[in-house]
Amino acid sequence: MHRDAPTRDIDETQVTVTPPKDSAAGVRAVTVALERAVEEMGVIRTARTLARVNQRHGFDCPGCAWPEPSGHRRPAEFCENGAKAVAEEATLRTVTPEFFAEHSIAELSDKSGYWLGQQGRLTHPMVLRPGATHYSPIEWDEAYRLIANALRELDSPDRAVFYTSGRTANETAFLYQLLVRSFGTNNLPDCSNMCHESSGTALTSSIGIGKGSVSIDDFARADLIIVAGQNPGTNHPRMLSALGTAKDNGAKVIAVNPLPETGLIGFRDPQTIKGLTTGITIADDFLQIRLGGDMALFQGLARLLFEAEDRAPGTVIDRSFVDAHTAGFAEYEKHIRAVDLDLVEQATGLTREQLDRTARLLIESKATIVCWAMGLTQQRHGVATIEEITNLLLVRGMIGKPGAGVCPVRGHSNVQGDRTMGIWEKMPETFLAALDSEFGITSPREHGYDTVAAIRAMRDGRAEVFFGMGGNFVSATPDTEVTEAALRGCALTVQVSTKLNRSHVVHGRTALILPTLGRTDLDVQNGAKQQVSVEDSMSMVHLSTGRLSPVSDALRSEVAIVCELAQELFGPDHPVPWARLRGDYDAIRDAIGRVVPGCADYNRKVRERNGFQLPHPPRDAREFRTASGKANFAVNELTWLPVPEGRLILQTLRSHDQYNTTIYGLDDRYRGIHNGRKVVLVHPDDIAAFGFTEGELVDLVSEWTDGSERRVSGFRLVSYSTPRGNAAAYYPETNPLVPLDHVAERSNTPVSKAIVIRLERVSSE
Ligand SMILES: Nc1nc2c(c(=O)[nH]1)N[C@H]1C(S)=C(S)[C@@H](COP(=O)(O)OP(=O)(O)OC[C@H]3O[C@@H](n4cnc5c(=O)[nH]c(N)nc54)[C@H](O)[C@@H]3O)O[C@H]1N2
Ligand SMILES: Nc1nc2c(c(=O)[nH]1)N[C@H]1C(S)=C(S)[C@@H](COP(=O)(O)OP(=O)(O)OC[C@H]3O[C@@H](n4cnc5c(=O)[nH]c(N)nc54)[C@H](O)[C@@H]3O)O[C@H]1N2
Ligand SMILES: [Mo]
Repeated sequence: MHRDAPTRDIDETQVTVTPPKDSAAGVRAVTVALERAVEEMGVIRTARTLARVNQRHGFDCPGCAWPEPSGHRRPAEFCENGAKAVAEEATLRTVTPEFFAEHSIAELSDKSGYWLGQQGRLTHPMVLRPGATHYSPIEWDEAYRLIANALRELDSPDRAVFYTSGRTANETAFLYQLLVRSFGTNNLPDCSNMCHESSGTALTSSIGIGKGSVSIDDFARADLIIVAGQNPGTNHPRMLSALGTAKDNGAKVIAVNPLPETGLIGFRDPQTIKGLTTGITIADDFLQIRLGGDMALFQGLARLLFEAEDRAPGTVIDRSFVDAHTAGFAEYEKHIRAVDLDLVEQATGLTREQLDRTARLLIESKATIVCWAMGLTQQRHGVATIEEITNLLLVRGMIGKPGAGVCPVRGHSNVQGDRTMGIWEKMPETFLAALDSEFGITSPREHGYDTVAAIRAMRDGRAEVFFGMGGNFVSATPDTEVTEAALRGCALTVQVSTKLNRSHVVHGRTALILPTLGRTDLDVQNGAKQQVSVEDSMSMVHLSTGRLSPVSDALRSEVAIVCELAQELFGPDHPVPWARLRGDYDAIRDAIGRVVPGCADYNRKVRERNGFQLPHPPRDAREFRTASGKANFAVNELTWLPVPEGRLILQTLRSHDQYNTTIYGLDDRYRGIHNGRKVVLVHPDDIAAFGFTEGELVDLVSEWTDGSERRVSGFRLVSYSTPRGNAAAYYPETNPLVPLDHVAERSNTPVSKAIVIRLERVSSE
């Protein structure tokens, strides 16, 4: 057992590279998961904890938002990376006031995010006073007074920003947005702005609701599943089990990705004995697409469908669906028929044969699901690309029928729930009106800042208080230098956190760390055990119950922190009964039931065996609540990413050993990268063409349209299977390269998957 935190930081000279793995999970995944868990929390706590992940009376895995199976749950309903996420939170290592007395801010800001996170759970509220070199302890009441005073001193509530990360449970999210709106602003940026905002924007405009239309059981009924821009082997490992079941039932799976991601190509299901010993190949076909080529792919496929319809009229297009339920078909057909297939080949890097083969599968399939994640959303034309997916499914009548539909696969375990509960800078009038009438407040109506707008506002001095409900704003956001300067310009930064991260050491003139309970921790208020609720990627809402004794008595629940701050800020005469809500989460759920659409009778429904599924009109009844009252075909000019001469297009992605900015370890096992993270994956012919050799250290220099450049230094060149002209490196080390203004059209999501860079030999070498 090694419960002491590592004292040594990453040594990037130790990186080693081995061939990528040909199958994911299997026995190795189980042993890695257990080793990591025992190291962090010991044998007994490990056994007690992992047995309760995703069980009916247990807690929701803080890993990803993939749903639990609706029927039988296996004893181990978690995966290697879920176990790592749990171990990271349930660790017995602690970061105490003594730790902060020992380490100055200057010293901590030289450490990597990995080192900071590995030190353990935060145990005590801490303050950094103006000019101080170290954080020192502060009592909770004084911390609340400090925040309330800073907020009251602002000229306008809009000079404060309230960020949320997607771990936050529904009860906290609901109260937090209530506090923020009672205070008088809609400045509620969240991690979703950087994540699936493009999906929400596209789906709302196409089908009238920004959420996916499939349920977990649809996977067992599908004929064809396309997985585009997603690496489930690492980021949603339990999805591989669902894909495995689909294949057992005869489904075909197509992977669309610039990289041959391990789980998609080979998979050994660690939850079945058979799976452990005999792996299967998930993807029947692998389309190794160029970065940003997906819009061309889906338009090209649509054109092939129209051509097939011409050859055999009445067999490809679902006329009755199109006529009854959609608008804009004629314009769409006209546009698609003119799509140039040569251009599609160029944009995607795929052959005509591959396109024809895929189109044939689409035509043969009676039930098609398309899944996607960050590879599609974090593109400049991400919204349009997702509209093209919807178009293609609408042509075939594949929405609102068993085994078919759109499936954006969410990231953070409750990111979808937070939105449902009102964490959004532009909640609709119906929600705000219901909130106002429930509580007797007047919510502001003017839209607030999203993540990128919030950074601009802090940069330009238009916002000066930053409050983070979880997450790691400084490391997760683009343009690190600009963002860090923006945060440093604030009068006050507050982080409600479980673990130490860079957002604690890049701070405003005054800074607070408020340590909170995590998903696995026992939460007792007024002598009674409390539960929280969460929503998964497929709109299932259920309870989550933590049971571990917290590592420190000084921790408070997120709900308590919000309510206590609100009491301090608004005083005793505020119309919201903060004290009552804090003491009884059922009372919060009663209010949710009256305010949030689809949540009537919430307290009873979340207690049902599998929880309940929120309504989704297209899924449930082929009802489309758009302005036209129909599902809208969208017409988009074909956009793709030609690679400028002498340049590469870089995507920033996750290794197998991280959770966003939380770095668990230094082993991207499936891709064969070990002991370090500063690598850049490039096609061998590009390495040679630029006159480099594999293993050499290079600087990555990003070039932006205004002529400005951004640089990160000392990345090792790794030759890897990716299309020519494309490259890949890990997030968040490469976030300094993403210009703040490089955002997706219509969703304002940072374009983290397409950054024009050049390679330069490291000057010091
Ligand atoms: N263990 C673990 N689990 C996680 C997370 C984690 O960090 N660790 N993060 C969580 C969160 S918040 C999220 S949002 C999800 C993220 O889940 P993913 O979206 O799977 O995460 P990324 O690592 O960003 O991987 C993007 C994938 O898209 C591919 N891609 C990149 N650009 C393109 C493109 O232009 N076209 C196509 N077709 N493919 C492309 C990349 O090669 C890669 O396979 O995972 C969640 N789950
Ligand atoms: N370049 C690039 N940038 C990206 C991305 C990318 O692919 N490339 N992906 C984007 C995406 S998809 C996302 S979702 C964002 C993620 O952005 P965030 O959600 O802001 O980042 P995380 O790394 O998930 O946050 C980790 C921190 O959350 C805190 N935490 C963990 N659990 C809890 C809890 O239960 N309560 C509280 N209060 N705090 C907790 C811990 O202190 C931990 O350090 O990053 C985005 N940034
Ligand atoms: Mo995400």
